Amino acid sequence: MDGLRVLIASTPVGPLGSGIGGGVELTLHNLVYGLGLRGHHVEVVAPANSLHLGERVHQIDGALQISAQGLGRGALTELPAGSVLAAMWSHIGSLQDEADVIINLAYDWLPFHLTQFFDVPVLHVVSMGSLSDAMDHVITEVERLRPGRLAVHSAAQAVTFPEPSIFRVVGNGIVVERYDVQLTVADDAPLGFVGRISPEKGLEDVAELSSRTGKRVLVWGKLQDKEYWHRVQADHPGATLDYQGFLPTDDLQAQLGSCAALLMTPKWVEAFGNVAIEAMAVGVPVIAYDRGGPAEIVDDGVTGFLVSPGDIDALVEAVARVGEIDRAACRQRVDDEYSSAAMADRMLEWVGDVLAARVRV
Ligand code: HBI
Repeated sequence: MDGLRVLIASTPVGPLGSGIGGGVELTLHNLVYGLGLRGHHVEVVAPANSLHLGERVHQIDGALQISAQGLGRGALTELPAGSVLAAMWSHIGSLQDEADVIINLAYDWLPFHLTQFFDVPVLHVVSMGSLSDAMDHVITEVERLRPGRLAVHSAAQAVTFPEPSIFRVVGNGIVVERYDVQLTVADDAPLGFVGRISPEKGLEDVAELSSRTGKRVLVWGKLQDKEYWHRVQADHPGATLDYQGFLPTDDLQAQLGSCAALLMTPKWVEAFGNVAIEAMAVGVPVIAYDRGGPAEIVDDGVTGFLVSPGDIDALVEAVARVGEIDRAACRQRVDDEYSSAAMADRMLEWVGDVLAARVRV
């Protein structure tokens, strides 16, 4: 397919560049770059005050959506007065005649419900696991009314939903050109932890590991839950956790590359775990709990180690073995599987299937 006109709808929880959108921001940057590489025209619709990227960002004013995380299974669908989500989709409606395909990245009820009313195909990349009955229902309705429009980043994410088979697994990707691989590190190189500092990320297990091994851990990410951060420190006085702030990708990748390994100890089913591919891109092996997206990214013994969730002894043992991992193999895996081009090709295969199905109808 030559020169598709692709419209990407961002998350309504925060402007691009604020970090509030978490992994969705990285996914969006990568899609814009990868689809552009493949000669397609990409425009983005996002909340006002977003960073500019791609050919054009339509900046939409309105009240930000609260995060769906932590709302609970029975959460009702709610929109604030002057909702930016509603305004984004009104705007997308006005643009639809100039688009060949619309890709939604928001984990919110409205875009899924509106799918049936658009002539232009709306495709959804579902960015988290199942969180509420209302979202599960509206997602399943899309499959009933417009089959083949749903994707997830990992099989682990799909199985959290009532009907896993309705999702295409597209993985994810990063702009590998922005990551410089570091093939050697100091013998006393620190460990790394990257992620929003919030209970579901399981920082307490990293603190326990640091206490037991005396290893220093550099911590990057948005300090989302200050009370949690202080509680983890208080509960583990022997830990050495050095907070490095929430850094833009270019700075993060340069510092992350000096680590001996990245630790991923999530308490929940991590949908994908972009940080795992970012670490491998700079040559850093990943030590992760054998669950969720990271378990599909880490090749145990080749690009890192997978340990049973919550098993601190196994974490300690894996850290001791990290010198066995070939750091060049970590980068190679990202170049092969998780580059912008590889992700764009998976997305374009999906778009091609959807457009071909429409022709047959
Ligand atoms: N919450 N309501 C809502 N909508 C989103 O798009 C959303 C969210 N919470 C978190 C989030 N997106 C992203 O940080 C994750 O999907 C990665």
